[in-house]
Amino acid sequence: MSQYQKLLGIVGKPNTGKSTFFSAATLAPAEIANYPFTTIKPNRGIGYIRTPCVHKEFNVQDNPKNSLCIDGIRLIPVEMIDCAGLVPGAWQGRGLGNQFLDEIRKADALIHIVDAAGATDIEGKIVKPGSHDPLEDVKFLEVEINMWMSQIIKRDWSKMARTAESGITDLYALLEEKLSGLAIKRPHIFEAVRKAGLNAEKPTAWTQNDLIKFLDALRKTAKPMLIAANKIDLEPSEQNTERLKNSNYMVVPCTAEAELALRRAAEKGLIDYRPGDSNFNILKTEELTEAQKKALQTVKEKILIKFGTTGVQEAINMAYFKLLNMIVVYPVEDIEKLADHKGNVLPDAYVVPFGTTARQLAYLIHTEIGEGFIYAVEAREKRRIGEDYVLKDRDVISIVSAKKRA
Ligand SMILES: Nc1nc2c(ncn2[C@@H]2O[C@H](COP(=O)(O)OP(=O)(O)O)[C@@H](O)[C@H]2O)c(=O)[nH]1
Ligand SMILES: [Mg+2]
Repeated sequence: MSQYQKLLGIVGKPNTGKSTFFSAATLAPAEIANYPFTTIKPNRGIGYIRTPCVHKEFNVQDNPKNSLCIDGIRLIPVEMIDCAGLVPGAWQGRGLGNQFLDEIRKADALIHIVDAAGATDIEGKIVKPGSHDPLEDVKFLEVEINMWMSQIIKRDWSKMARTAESGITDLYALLEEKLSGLAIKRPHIFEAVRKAGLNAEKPTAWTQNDLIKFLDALRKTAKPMLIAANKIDLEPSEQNTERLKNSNYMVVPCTAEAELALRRAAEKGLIDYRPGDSNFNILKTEELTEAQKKALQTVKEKILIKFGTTGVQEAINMAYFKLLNMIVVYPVEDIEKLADHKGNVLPDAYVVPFGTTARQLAYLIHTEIGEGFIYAVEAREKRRIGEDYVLKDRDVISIVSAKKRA
């Protein structure tokens, strides 16, 4: 199975901290300096989902293969893209508009990095902190994406609507084809039509306003987004973060810069910090300058104690668990040892959409295993489950199949 089923896009106007967020998120934990999952392209890399590993609960020592386990915390690689900075008019190709759209096209969910300190104007130029209203940035990103989608659909909308009503092909199939390059699938389109309260049988009757409603619903469904209210270390961000929470988006207070500093210090073994931790200890006092010690102390007091975490890991987790509704499951072959055929205990953690069944998991492991599915065993209660069993977060599952992996 491809582990990188979903792609997370880091978006926003220039200078909000997108690249800082991306660098922090994709900096491999020290334990895996030679890990095969590193940066793919300059702006494409591997970040991690953080989840409590099941090995403690099952009282076993694990040998993770597709992921990592550090002190009982499972870190599962996921792919991320640092999108080009967005400026007003991008949908018409302004600025790096075309590059931005090409990147966002592939993304399944978006983290909008907003400069909550209001220290950058709408184009991303540096201004006095507190002088720009970040709520405008939220609105503007929505408009850009809507306009872009609208441009794609509007071109042959009347023709599409007539074809749909002629009964040759339905509207869903037509739209799916039209939007296939945007990682937009039929269920997204179904959902958007339903949410907009429209009739897919009668698209010629859709008004201009109906079409806008549909596109707005489609954006929310196909490119779900949360806000990382970045630069919380700067004073004006506090009030703005509260205001951003009225925007109908999930908002995670965040400081990408602090996360990057902590991960770099951890990489060098100076502190014992794991992505998403709410505290750390200094391990090598003698290797730190007074200034570095002071900086770390400030992060501890002003960020970790005050906000709980830097928010970077939390934003990634929320994107997967809340926006995309994913869960983590651990497939194993040997239900007694919770191991694969080589004896590796709890080798893999799969990130799958909520609703995935035991049979679908079998197919994800290998087509043959899916085809030969007989039954599965859920390890916690050691009970037999059928093909329609809907997997739960942190399930450990063994599939019994008539066929073996080739
Ligand atoms: N104060 C503060 N500055 C930050 C933070 N994150 C990023 N920055 C700064 O914001 C500027 C732009 O960051 P960058 O990541 O290049 O932004 P991008 O254009 O959105 O990719 C840089 O000077 C960063 O150091 C943060 O959490 N707090
Ligand atoms: Mg950048």
